[in-house]
Amino acid sequence: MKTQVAIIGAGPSGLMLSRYLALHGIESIVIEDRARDYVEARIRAGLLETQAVDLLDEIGVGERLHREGMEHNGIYLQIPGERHNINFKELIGHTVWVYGQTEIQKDLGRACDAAGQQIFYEVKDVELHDLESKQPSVTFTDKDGNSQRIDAAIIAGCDGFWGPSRKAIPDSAVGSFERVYPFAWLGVMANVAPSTDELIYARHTDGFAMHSMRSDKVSRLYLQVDPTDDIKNWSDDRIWEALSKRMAVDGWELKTGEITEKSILAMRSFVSGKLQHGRLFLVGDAGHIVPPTGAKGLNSAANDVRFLGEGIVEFFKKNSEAGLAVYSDRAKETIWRVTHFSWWMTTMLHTNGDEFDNQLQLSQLRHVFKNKALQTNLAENYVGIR
Ligand code: RFL
Ligand code: PHB
Repeated sequence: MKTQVAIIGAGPSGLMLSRYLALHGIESIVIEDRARDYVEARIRAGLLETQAVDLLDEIGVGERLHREGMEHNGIYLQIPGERHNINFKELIGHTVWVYGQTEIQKDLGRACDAAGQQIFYEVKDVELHDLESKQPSVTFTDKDGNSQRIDAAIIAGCDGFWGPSRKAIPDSAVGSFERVYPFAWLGVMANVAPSTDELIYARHTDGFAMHSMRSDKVSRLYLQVDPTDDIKNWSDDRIWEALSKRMAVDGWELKTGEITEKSILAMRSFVSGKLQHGRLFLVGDAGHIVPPTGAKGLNSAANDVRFLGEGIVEFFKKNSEAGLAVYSDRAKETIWRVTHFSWWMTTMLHTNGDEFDNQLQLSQLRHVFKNKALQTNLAENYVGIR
């Protein structure tokens, strides 16, 4: 097969990029190692910043988001007994949207179907070749066991943190940065109406807790747990008790309901030394990841898609490599801002048992509650205006 851009991975990065390119008349083929149902049911992000919403609108998949998603003016930050609203709309005139990644994935999938986008699901043995030449290629085995090969001018590595693209870069670890945090999140999906109108980020001596949502009937909740903890140690009752205790404030009650999914997720920050090698470009989690406390992973993937998309359009339409040449530096500027913000939110809100750190966190949070400049800083980073 021959195409203009070969895209590895049909997660949000891969499908957003394929739609962005199609909008500009550029052809791509997507390959994905999982089944479509699995990709569309994978529970992950829920919070979209302004620029991600703008991109989804631009590529024609924003309609259901605006109809079924929830626009929030801000978030709540809390320490025991005190809950404070940080109103982004008032502070900086921007809002965020709550809309599940599962739904974005379905909307993108439908848009790809409508456009006749070629996507191979359930592929195996993906290998990247001749990345330093002008005619790189990708080989794989399709789901019927046939060997396949795609020749393309550009390869977009949209295959997440564990995919083969980053590993195909020689010395990919050189210049890379990584921080593994001594915390994990126990994430819960529950059939219960949210007990809050906006997301709650709560710091408690027992650990962080968070209340998000997916609809007026479904809540998404998180608890800080030890990374070595086992989900089997967490009965539904224990989860609800811990959430209620960590998020308690006078006059407020956490509604409980049927838990439909629960799992423990490790937390790390990672920035790849290289986002480009010859004609291969890394996009989204393939090139960088953050802990979810700042709600940034999917949003910075959207940012990469725009930057790389612009570079690819310039390459094919104007025969210029200028946009591609600056992709890595342009994307990294945002990636490091996002990395810092996610690290800041994570270290401010998660407890590590150290009394000195506890006092610093409380002082920092109390400062945010009182200080408009700090609130504005948080708001600008959270909504992602740059
Ligand atoms: P993905 O979603 O990992 O997709 C990569 C795709 O590549 C496929 N793949 C391969 N395909 C072909 N061949 C191979 N050999 C392959 N190996 C892998 C995979 O199957 C997959 O389909 O990366 P992408 O597209 O860059 O998207 C990134 C986002 O998924 C991620 O950053 C966010 O989910 C992070 N995140 C959040 N981000 C936000 O912006 N806001 C949030 O509120 C938010 N909450 C979260 C999150 C991530 C979480 N978890 C589970 C890590 C909450 C959680 C709990
Ligand atoms: C979510 O809804 O899953 C979510 C929202 C905000 C975060 C992390 C996760 O910071």
